[in-house]
Amino acid sequence: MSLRELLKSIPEPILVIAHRNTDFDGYASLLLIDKALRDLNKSSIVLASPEGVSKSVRDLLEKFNIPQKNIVESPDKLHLRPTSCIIVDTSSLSQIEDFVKIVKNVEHLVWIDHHSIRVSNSLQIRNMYIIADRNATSTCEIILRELPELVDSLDVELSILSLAAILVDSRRLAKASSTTFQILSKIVKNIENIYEKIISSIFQRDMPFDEKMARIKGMLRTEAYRFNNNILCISHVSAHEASLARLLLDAGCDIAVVVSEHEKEFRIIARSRIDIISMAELCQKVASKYMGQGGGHDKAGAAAIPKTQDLRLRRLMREVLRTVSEMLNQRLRKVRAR
Ligand SMILES: [Mn+2]
Repeated sequence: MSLRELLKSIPEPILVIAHRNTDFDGYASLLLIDKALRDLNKSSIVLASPEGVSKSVRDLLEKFNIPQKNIVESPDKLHLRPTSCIIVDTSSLSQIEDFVKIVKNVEHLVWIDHHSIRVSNSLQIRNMYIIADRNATSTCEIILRELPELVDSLDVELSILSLAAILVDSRRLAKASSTTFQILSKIVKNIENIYEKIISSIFQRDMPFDEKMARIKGMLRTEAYRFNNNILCISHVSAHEASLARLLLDAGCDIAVVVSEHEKEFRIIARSRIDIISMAELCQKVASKYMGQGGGHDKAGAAAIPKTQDLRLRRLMREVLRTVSEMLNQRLRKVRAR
């Protein structure tokens, strides 16, 4: 069955939901499906986004004076029982949080995503249709490709959002197909006069002052160590750890470790661009020495360590360096400014 036939066949009320902290692709997909359903004369539709839409989406809407659509952020605000549900831009049910119990009770489920979808065994829905295409740049692209009549009738708002969704999720077209460009060419036709403004609104976002300060202080405190032709950087901040870690990698560090002190715990964020040691293992090893928890995957790890009397930030940073040195089985040489 085509997506159009599916949308036509499912009974109302219909819940359309995207992953929590909904990004451009999720939000644009919600609105595209909403429009497609309305074009098919459906009217009992509820859009949902657990925890609401992300800050970057809200900023873009504000820049172009686009009011945010009515979106339900938690299941207790839902005043009807949906018979059908459409999940967009979500690869696993854990991303829709408390809405899971509502989704489990619908009779028809359509699930559209550009990742491989992990369907849990607990989901027993008689009419379930999955459209998962890992080759597509975004959920938006799948929807617009499957519904060509929709792409020809996009207004300015949907064009801006679809453009943002495709550019961001394709990593600025690092991933794309001829279909992507065909769709983009139609989208851009509607917004040619504001194209540059849209691009700078998406990619040159003003950074909040506290994040700027965290990054600058973090850079001033950075220590660098060399092993072979690789550089490990370590620093500490009190917030925006991940932002600083990303900045350090961008600056040329192969491994970036950021330690932070919070009210009840220390946190470690570790990022890597190389395969020599696993960041998950590093975080897990350091955390286990202080009764903490650590994990993640090879290139991104995190740990949380409960505060104790004698544990200090400096000591934790030294422990990270010692553990890296042990895992590499070699000494780290400090990089000096002169
Ligand atoms: Mn997406």
